[in-house]
Amino acid sequence: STVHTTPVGTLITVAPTGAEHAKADVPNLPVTLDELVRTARDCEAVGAGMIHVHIRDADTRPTLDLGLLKETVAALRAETGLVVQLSTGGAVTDHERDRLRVLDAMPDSASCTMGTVNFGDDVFMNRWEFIVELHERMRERGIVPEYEIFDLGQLASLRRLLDRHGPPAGGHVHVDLVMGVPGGMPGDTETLVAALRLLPEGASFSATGVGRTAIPVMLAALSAGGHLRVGMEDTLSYARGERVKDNAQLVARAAGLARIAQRPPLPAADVRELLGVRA
Ligand code: KMH
Ligand code: ZN
Repeated sequence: STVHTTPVGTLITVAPTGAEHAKADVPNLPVTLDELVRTARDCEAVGAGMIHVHIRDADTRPTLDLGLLKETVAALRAETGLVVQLSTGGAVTDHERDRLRVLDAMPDSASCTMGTVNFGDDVFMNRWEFIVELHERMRERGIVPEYEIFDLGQLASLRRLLDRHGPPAGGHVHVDLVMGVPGGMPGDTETLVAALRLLPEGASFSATGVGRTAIPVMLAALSAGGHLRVGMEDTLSYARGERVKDNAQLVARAAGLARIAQRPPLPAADVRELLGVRA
């Protein structure tokens, strides 16, 4: 049976932007490179160790433009110590070739979603062969994957991937449970506990709850020895009737809860060690 040891600290990942919210509806969403870098610095100052990045074009629309992605990776490396994770999920409308090309920006880490899932009224497509290609290309380049899990069957797919294609770059398996997406697994304690049973041996995990599942998922993850992802990609409401002020507000709350749990936020150097990201 799988033994999960409780880590001494908490990795807090900030996912500041995402591909779903429109700047017109959410004016405080960071969409320019300047806004993103400022957000990253503010979040690092209050406890973030990694940033999960989606970028926008000059019209504030989601883009996978390689030049902009490279510029973004360089700026985040220059201005912060955060582990830089690029999304290969993109937006539900993005094509596989564009999502694979994200890896050419050579981030420290990249997301790799472990299956197709209904995503609100849309479908987030992740064919098996595409997943294998992401996994292999990341290994060739030494980019550490974060396996994104939207539903429990995707953990079985992860075990199948590792059995058939071997361990990822860095040798360590890290999983992020994205809970509460309409069409995916619910964001509650019972489901999180069920997910733990299916984690590959030795894997670490973080969890994030979309929308109003943010707080229950955060508390469940902390109590189960997991790490945290927070940010405006997933949550725009801070409390009932109160909008999120900025990403740092969400990171600060997560950091406070992690300290109460006696597992304070891990600084970026420790996050690199945990995930097997090259220094
Ligand atoms: N925007 C979603 C369709 C990821 O970043 O890898 C997918 C997503 C997952 O956000
Ligand atoms: Zn994302």
